[in-house]
Amino acid sequence: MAVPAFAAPENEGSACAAPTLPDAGSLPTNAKLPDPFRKLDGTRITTRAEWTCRRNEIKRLAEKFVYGEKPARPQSVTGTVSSTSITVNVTDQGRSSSFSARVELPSGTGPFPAVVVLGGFGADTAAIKAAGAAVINYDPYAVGKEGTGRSNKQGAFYSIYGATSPTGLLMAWSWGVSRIIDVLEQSGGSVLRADATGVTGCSRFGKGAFVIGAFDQRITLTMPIESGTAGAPIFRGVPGEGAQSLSSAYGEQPWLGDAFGTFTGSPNRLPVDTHQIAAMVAPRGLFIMDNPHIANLGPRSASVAALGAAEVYRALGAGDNISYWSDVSDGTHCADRAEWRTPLQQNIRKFLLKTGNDPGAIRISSRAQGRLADWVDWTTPALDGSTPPPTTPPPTTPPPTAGGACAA
Ligand code: MCU
Repeated sequence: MAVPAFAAPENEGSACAAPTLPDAGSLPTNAKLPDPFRKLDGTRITTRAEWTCRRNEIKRLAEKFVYGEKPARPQSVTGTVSSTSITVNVTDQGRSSSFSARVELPSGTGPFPAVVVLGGFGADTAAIKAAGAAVINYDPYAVGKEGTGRSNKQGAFYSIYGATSPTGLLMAWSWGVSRIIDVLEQSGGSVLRADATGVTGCSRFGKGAFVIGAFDQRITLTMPIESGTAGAPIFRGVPGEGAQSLSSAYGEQPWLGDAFGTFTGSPNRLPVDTHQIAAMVAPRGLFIMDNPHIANLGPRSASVAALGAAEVYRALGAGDNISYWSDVSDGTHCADRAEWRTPLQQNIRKFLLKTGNDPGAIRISSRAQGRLADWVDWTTPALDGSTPPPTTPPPTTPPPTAGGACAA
C-alpha cells in the first residue's frame, strides 16, 4: 500500500513572517547560551504553537551566521527509487546537477522506512536493517566535496549554486538529503516510505547528520555520532575541555558557512548555539551518540547542547523524544558499539516504524559531564494555553510524478 506523501513540510515555519535579522556588527556578547524561547522582538513565547515561528527565527539566524543558506526547494527535482538505488536530478536557477545513492533493503515486505547513512562508517547498518529499516548510502562528497577550499567549492550543490557560494558543506549535504526525500515523496512510496526517514553518520558525517536533521522537518529521526566541533558541541565550548577549536574546524574543511569565520575567536557573539540547532529537531526523534574518551570531540560541550535542547523538548511536551548517550566503554572513534544497539533499534521502532514507544534516555558518561546550570540564565517556560501543533493540510494538487571513508 502506498503511504501518503507530504507527511510534513521541509520547514513548517516557511509561512511565518520573515524575521528581521541582526547585523553581524551589532550582535551583543553573551557568555551564556542564548535563550531558545526568546523571540527576536525580545518577548518570550508562551504557547507551543509559537514554537513554529520561533524555530524559523533560529533557522534563519543559523543560516546567516553559522551554516550558510539552504536554498528553497529547487524549480525541478526528479528521480527514481528502486530496491537498489535512488537517483536525483535537480534543476534550479537555470543549472542542473545529479547524484545517486545505493539502497539496501531489510528482509520482509515493504514499503520500508529508511535511514540515510552518510559516509559508510561508524553507523551500525546491520542493526538498522535488523530493526526493519532500509539503508540509503549517501555519499556527501557527491554533493559537497572536501579538500577544495572555500573559494572553489565543488559537488552537485555547488554546480547549481556556484563554487563561491558562502554556504558550507554541512548545509550542502543537508540540501542533498532533502532532495532525496523530494524524490521519495514523488515515488509514491512503493519501495521506501517518504514519511519516515532517519539520518545518521559518524564524525564529520555526524556533523552532517546533526545539521541535516535540524533543517528538514520531514526527517523523523536524527542520529549524529561522535560529531565533534561544528556538530553537536556548543560553540561557546566548555573551558579547558580540549575540544577541536572553532578556528581549526572552520579551517580544516568548509564544513561551516563562510560567515562563521568572524566568530571563531568570539563565539559569545553568536546569537544561536548548538542547543538551539538540536532544538530545531524537536519534537522529532533525536538520538545523539558521543564518545567520552576523546576530549578533541568535545563530549562535555555536546552534553551541554543536549541538555539545553532537552529543555525545549520538555517545554513542547516531548521530553521523551530526545536521547543523549555517551556512556560507552570503547574509546575508539566511530567504533561499532554494543551499548547503542538497543537504543538505536528502539528509536527506529518509535520514530520510523511507529511500532514502539520507548522513552528516550540521557546517559552522560561520568568521564565527560557538562553542567547546563553553568550555561543558562533563562528558565524553561510552561507553554500553556497551547493549541495542538499545526497539522499539515493535505496537498491541494497531487504530487508531481517522478520522471523516471573518512579522509582524516
Ligand atoms: C570529529 O570529526 C572530524 C574532526 O572534526 C576532524 O578534525 C578530523 O580530521 O576528522 C574527524 C573525522 O571526520 O574523522 C573521521
